[in-house]
Amino acid sequence: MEIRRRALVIAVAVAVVASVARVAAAATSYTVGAPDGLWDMQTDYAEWVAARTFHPGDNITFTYSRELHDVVEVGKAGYDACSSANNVSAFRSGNDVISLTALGMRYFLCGLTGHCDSGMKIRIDVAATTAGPTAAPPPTTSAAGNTVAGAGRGALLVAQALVGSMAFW
Ligand SMILES: *[C@@H]1O[C@H](CO)[C@@H](O)[C@H](O)[C@H]1NC(C)=O
Ligand SMILES: *[C@@H]1O[C@H](CO)[C@@H](O)[C@H](O)[C@H]1NC(C)=O
Ligand SMILES: [Cu+2]
Repeated sequence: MEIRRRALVIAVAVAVVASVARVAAAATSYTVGAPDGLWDMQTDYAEWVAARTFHPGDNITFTYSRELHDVVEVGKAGYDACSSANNVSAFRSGNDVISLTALGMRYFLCGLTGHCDSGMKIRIDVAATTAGPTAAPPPTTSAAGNTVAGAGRGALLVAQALVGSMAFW
């Protein structure tokens, strides 16, 4: 009886830690402009970006007709001036997947004449998973050996408390 209760508590604690670890590690794939638009002349990209958060490991995909648009990654100056002269890279497959690997700002625009000036430009702020503006928090290692990001620390403490309470039984 006692052993079965302990086993149940351990199972619950492990499940909590595992689900928190999965959430912390999840990467997201975004289709730029979706679901209401794509990479086009109508979408308000400032608004689209404001409704989302981007983290290292996420992907963004530019989907468009290759006859109508392209994708040029530029620096801040190029973004501000709508100039692809000093571009970082250029894409024109119509389905361009960009990996957001590092923290920091990424700038993209459509290089076709007039499109950027009409608003076809997007600025993506790749941010840490938790509120820290520069560095990610140090990982926390649980009793079970799972590494959990700072965001899940509360749930991890609950799980540790559950395991710890067994000492009194
Ligand atoms: C990002 O794109 C790469 C290459 O297409 C793919 O291997 C990876 O699984 C994608 N990541 C996400 C989170 O979709
Ligand atoms: C990107 O920059 C290179 C020079 O570094 C230039 O030759 C190329 O035309 C530019 N691409 C676009 C799409 O403007
Ligand atoms: Cu365009």
